Amino acid sequence: MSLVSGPGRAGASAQDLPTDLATNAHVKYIQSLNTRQDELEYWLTEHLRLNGVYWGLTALHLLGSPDALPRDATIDFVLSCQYESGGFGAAPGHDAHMLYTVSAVQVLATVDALGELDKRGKAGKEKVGKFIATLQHPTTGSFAGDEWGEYDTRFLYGALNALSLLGLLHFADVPNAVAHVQACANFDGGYGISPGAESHAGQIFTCVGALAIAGRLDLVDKDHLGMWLSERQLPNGGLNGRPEKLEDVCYSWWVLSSLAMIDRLHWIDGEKLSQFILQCQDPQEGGVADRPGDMVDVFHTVFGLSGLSLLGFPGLEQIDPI
Ligand code: 3PZ
Ligand code: ZN
Repeated sequence: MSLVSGPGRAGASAQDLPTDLATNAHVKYIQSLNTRQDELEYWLTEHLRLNGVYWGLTALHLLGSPDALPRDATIDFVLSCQYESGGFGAAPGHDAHMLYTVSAVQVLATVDALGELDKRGKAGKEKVGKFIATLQHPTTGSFAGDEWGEYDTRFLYGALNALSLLGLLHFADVPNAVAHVQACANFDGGYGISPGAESHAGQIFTCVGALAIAGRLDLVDKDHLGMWLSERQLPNGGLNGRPEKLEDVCYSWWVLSSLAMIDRLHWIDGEKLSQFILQCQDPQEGGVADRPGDMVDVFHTVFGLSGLSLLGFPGLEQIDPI
């Protein structure tokens, strides 16, 4: 493996791009995100902190280093973001919202610490479940992010995911949520963010994931959707999120996990996609970028590794596409 790394790694030529997985560099990169608290970038991303902890922690688990972040400090931080309402904010002092509440539940589940909610949370499991379930619209079945917010399928998927991890799926009106997902289905086989909205791979993940959790994948036209998803692969191996758009590593996750859930993973060229993701690594400083030569971030790092994991790349733990 030979490489050039500089600011933004602009000008890296094809033969300099990495072709091996830089496992150790990725572990160090994620650890460094936690310790660089004296840098401006750390504070600029405070509104994403709890999501960032989930992305970083998941990446470490995939890399086989689940203990590379201190477990006790992780649990303490998650609990410090909670409110008496049961909801969580992005960081202490930030408003409670569905997106951070889902991340909180996912982080606690990942370190097998959901029991801590009842032991020393500001609200126990049932109240967390109630915070989420209350955001469901009584007639449309969709979910909002907070009491003032818009309704969309991202929140519906997050709600079912978190409630299912909490063992409280029955708090939601699941049949009504399923009916809402079906209302978001399009004639091209895909799904949009709300009824009538154009198909997009991110929304397809949320809709198919929600149907998977609800046990209703029988409602999906798998061949039609699988065709639309497999058309996302571009000549360089990367995947885009909808027609005419650029490839981006994060779609390796949204597209691939959807294909895996409908048993059509082999409908794209996994070898070419693996090579594309590997080329997006910064092999020296660690981390994965949206495309080759760009700046890395924790979001594209976790979704790049998740894509490689679904493709069965050697040396990575297996991820659940749902
Ligand atoms: C990124 N968010 O709105 S964001 C996100 N995007 O909070 C996190 N691929 O400017 C990071 N694009 C980087 N670290 C990007 C999360 C977005 C997705 C933007 C992006 C990714 C291409 C343009 C929305 C789950 C959760 C959130 C999203 C999608 C899926 C940004 C821009 C937006 C955001 C954060 C930073 C760097 C990281
Ligand atoms: Zn992206």
